[in-house]
Amino acid sequence: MIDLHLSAEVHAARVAGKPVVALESTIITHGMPYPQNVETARLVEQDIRDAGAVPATIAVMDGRLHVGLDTEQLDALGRASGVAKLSRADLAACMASGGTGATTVAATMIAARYAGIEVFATGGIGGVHKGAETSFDISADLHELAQTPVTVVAAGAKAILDLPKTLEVLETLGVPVIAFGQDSFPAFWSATSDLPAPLRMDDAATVARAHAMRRALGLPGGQLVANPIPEADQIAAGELAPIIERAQAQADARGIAGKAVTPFLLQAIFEATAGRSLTANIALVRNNARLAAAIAREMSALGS
Ligand code: PSU
Ligand code: MN
Repeated sequence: MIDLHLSAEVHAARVAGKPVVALESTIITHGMPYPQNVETARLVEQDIRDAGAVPATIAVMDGRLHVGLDTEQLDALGRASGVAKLSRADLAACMASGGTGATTVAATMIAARYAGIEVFATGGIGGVHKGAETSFDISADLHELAQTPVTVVAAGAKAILDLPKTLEVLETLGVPVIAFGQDSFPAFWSATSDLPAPLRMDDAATVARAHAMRRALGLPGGQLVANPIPEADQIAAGELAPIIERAQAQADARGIAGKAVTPFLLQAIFEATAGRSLTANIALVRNNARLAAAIAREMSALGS
């Protein structure tokens, strides 16, 4: 019933038992402008290959669930405007109606699990938005992490979110939040925040073992590996705070709500930083891809 299509590269990797890393596509359609979105997607895929794993970018095209996109498909997705943003609620509906859409962290986790992929690299996960006490805007990504057994490597959560509330919800949901190589929870464009991360690990092998241990215990859900942006690429939190505040005020004033909030804020911050937010975003996604590949290799070594 499910029209699943693996790219030739992903198919060969599965047959040979090689490590595979899933990648989302909303970051391509809604997270970055063209052509940097496609250029970044290609660089990230190559980073994963260079690190000894195989990339599997996930998207729905004409109702078919693609795990691994070829060059033309990636380019078409990156150029298209008005592509649907598919989260948990939208994925099946889009596939059933023959639609085309880009997958968020939540939907990418669902597709990765279905295809037997256990690790996934992205930029930042969705979380609890500022003002959630009135808007109730909490990303489905958090609930997905609680129920789908995929380890997600992200640079923490975007500083456009309410980070303390995001960590609280993840704790309530029983999601392991693991800072990689440091004690504090990274804040996307900034390597550190004043929030301590609940867990810390310093090598990919331990992350892979913890993933396997959850499965052995029969626990549903995945892990969030919060990998700090390399220091040379970061934008100081103090510099970003007023920019984020202005972007949020603009979003409120224009009545931006629901799925449109994250893309609107990212675009406003991109303009206010003269593109530096995008340069940092590219650097952190590539950094996450390399770590995810290392974790995938360790998972393969464990025989998972
Ligand atoms: N990170 C980015 N750009 C993005 C996103 C993350 O740098 O566009 C996307 C991811 O796909 C994430 C989604 O899953 O935003 C969260 O959206 P929402 O808050 O509507 O659940
Ligand atoms: Mn939302």
